[in-house]
Amino acid sequence: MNNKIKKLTLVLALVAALGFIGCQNDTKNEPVTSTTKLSNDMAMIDLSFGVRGNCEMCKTTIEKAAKSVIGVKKANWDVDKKTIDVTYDEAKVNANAIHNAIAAAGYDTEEVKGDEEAYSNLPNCCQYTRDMEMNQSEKMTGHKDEDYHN
Ligand SMILES: [Cu+2]
Repeated sequence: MNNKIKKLTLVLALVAALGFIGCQNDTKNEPVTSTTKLSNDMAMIDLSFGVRGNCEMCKTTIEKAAKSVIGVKKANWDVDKKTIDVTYDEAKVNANAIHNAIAAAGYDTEEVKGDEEAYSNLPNCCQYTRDMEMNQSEKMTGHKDEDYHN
């Protein structure tokens, strides 16, 4: 007796669930939008590379240069590591263009040397040493990233 009721309830619940799902499918045409968003995200590349620089002012200049490139969504230069993290749309731009834009602003990247004239026009405090080590992440992570920041 009890079992029968349980089964009936189960069947009813199943029917209700199916009806609910069917209803959702009818009303929601939105999955199309989220699929598009997903494929947009998939075209996004995260890249890190070394860029020489000294201070917060350098940071502003470097990031501004990187972001001025069409297709670059994010740019974050780490003053301690001498590394920039960029996120860009590979359909619109390649890494070379980002290196070139930063170099044109006077900053050395690990692949393109900074433009001499732009470098000499930088404020004195920003004229970094040209043999400064880049990509200091590996050495610094032990102390800086893990221990200081949470
Ligand atoms: Cu600076």
